[in-house]
Amino acid sequence: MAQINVPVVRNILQANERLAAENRRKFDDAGIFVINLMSSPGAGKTSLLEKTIEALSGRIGIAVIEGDIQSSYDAERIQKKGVQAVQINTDGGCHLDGNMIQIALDALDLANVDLLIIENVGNLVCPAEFNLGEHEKIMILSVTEGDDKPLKYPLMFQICSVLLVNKIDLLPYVDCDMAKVRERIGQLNAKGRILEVSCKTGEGFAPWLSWIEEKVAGHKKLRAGKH
Ligand SMILES: Nc1nc2c(ncn2[C@@H]2O[C@H](COP(=O)(O)OP(=O)(O)O)[C@@H](O)[C@H]2O)c(=O)[nH]1
Ligand SMILES: [Mg+2]
Repeated sequence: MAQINVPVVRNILQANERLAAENRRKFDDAGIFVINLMSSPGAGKTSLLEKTIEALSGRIGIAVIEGDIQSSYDAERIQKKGVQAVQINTDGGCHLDGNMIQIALDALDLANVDLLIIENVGNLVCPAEFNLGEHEKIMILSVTEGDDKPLKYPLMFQICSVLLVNKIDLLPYVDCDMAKVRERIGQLNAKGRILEVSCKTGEGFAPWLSWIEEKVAGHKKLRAGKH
């Protein structure tokens, strides 16, 4: 039976922490608010980005880093909304890491960027373990995935500050009990904010947009204080 070499795993995570800290310094120096957006495949990450960009891009400078195993399909979807987007292909890798973000940053012009959103690879497990230097981790659970996911993938639900429950327009058609979703997330993460949204209809977007605008304004103030 293959043995797992624990020190090697620890070293990989420690090396990643160093790179993530470098990224964070870069973001803080530039006064950019950075989100690491995670979910399982298809929960609605790119749809959330599209709707968020439509609502905010007139007022806030936005850039996106897209992470996928293959293709530049999502980066193209974002570019169509008129903002900078860089695609990372992990070539089979199930998560983004600090080094990939450093490389992607070289391809972005951060001069007028206030908000950088990193769409992680669709996966509820590995992205939770790798910091990228972001300020906030956000996750999306879609109602089509069912109300049991907090029981099965607890770490992802524990580490996120905002948990968006998406596709609420489909609630009448699927067996997802929102009371159970809220209770199970609450047991794992008492501080996490749960927001119910539909990227299709735009329902529930107002609190999400206000949260982003407040965070961006806070980071801009920090930048103004430094320069
Ligand atoms: N009905 C419904 N469909 C949605 C919603 N959000 C996303 N979708 C659809 O779900 C699919 C996956 O969305 P996408 O944003 O690509 O997910 P990602 O893989 O997490 O980036 C697409 O067909 C979207 O149109 C929603 O709120 N309601
Ligand atoms: Mg996507």
